[in-house]
Amino acid sequence: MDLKGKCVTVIGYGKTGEACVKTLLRLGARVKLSEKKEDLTVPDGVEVELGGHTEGFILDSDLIIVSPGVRWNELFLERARNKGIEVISEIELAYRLTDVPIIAITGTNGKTTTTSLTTHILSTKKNVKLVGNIGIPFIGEVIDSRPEYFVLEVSSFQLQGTKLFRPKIGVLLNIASDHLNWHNSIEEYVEAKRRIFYNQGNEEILIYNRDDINVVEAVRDAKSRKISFSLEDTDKSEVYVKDGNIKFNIEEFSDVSIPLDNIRLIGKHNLANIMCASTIGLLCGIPLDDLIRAIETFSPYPHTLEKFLEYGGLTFIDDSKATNPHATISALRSINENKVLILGGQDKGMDFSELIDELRQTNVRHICLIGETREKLKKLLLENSIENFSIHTSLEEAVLTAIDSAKKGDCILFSPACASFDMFKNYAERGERFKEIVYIWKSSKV
Ligand code: UMA
Repeated sequence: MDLKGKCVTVIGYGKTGEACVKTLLRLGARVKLSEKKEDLTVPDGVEVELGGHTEGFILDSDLIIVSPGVRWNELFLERARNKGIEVISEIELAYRLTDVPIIAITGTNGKTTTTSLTTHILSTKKNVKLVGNIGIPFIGEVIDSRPEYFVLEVSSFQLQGTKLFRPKIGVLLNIASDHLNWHNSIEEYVEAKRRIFYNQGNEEILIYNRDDINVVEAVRDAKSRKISFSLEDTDKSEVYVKDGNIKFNIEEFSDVSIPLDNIRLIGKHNLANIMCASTIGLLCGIPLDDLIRAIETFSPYPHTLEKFLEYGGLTFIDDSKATNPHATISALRSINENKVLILGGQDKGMDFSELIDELRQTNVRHICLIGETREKLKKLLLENSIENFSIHTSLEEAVLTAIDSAKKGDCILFSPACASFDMFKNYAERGERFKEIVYIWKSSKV
């Protein structure tokens, strides 16, 4: 793709926008930037519009690159499309600028763990580069890196702006309600996720979750070589678990058995993530011994079901990365002990009904509600006759109440099911604050 002399406008100047601008300048494009913030420092030679996006500024562009956090259907973008200007996401641009095979992983939950584990497995024998939603803009790596594979964590926001994007291996882990404050509807969200395989043919592979009805529906018309994984259906699935081992109904791997005795990841959903990453490892030619060792040495990603302390008969788990109800349901199902749950955060317009059903059935001793959603959650709990909860105005108050409500052998689970932006910069800061409060409490006991 030759961008020399072309007028390319970047919308949004976060991590993605910054990496786009740098790359485009190196490729000799005439770069423009439109950003809603009022104040910014940008490299010399970039024409800038601050304080919002206007049609007038973008209409002379040959190409528009949209950051993931900018809504795809904004009017100014619609107008540009109507004028025949191509509008794409940063992922699409990066795809067009590299011929390195891409392994792209998406899903509502588990994509960071699966992407990291896949990278960990492949790195035992291959030169791979981890990029994408995990925090490393793909576009920033395409000029200088020549790995054997890019392992790309890709979000629905990033997929929505793709056109030709065609990963060598695509993975669709699960589809549940999320980001409905950003996408217009669940249909639009599913459609974005489907873009992982839109352009695949039978030379490319699609790995998908047979246990998730939304996924099964979504991939029905995929033209890719399909490989399904399942924890429930051993007969119909190409990848399944039997007698504590991952097994394969795939001719070239029919005698492969991957033992699960020594893995550090906890929970059923993580088993699904391991099945995916192992399948990718085998498909990319990683020897079985290396693959097994990599799975056994992989530690959970921070803030994802991270068991960080056992003290005073209690276990403390930081699952701050659970920013939607589905992730919290997975966490609740992964822990056998009685739980005290800290729940709530920013409202993303999500449907909490499945989570409330789960709370009715599972062994939760007490629920501490925090954040913007606390009143909404309180109402839903009361409507469902769940009364073992308390409401808090700070995370500190919630954690101390959680500890007071717990009994020996219980697990204190911080799995908010909501975004963090109402009280924190991001989920990582929220998780760190949770741990800090717990450690301060612990030091007061010693
Ligand atoms: N902005 C505008 N106009 C708008 C909206 C935003 O100008 O209408 C500006 C903001 O003022 C800000 C910039 O755009 O200056 C922010 O851009 P961005 O929101 O696209 O964020 P980036 O910093 O580029 O980070 C993005 C991803 N963020 C989102 O999808 C919201 C990061 O995922 C990702 O790590 C990074 O690209 C690299 O690929 C974060 C995320 O929360 C971790 N992802 C969601 C998730 O995982 O659930 C999808």
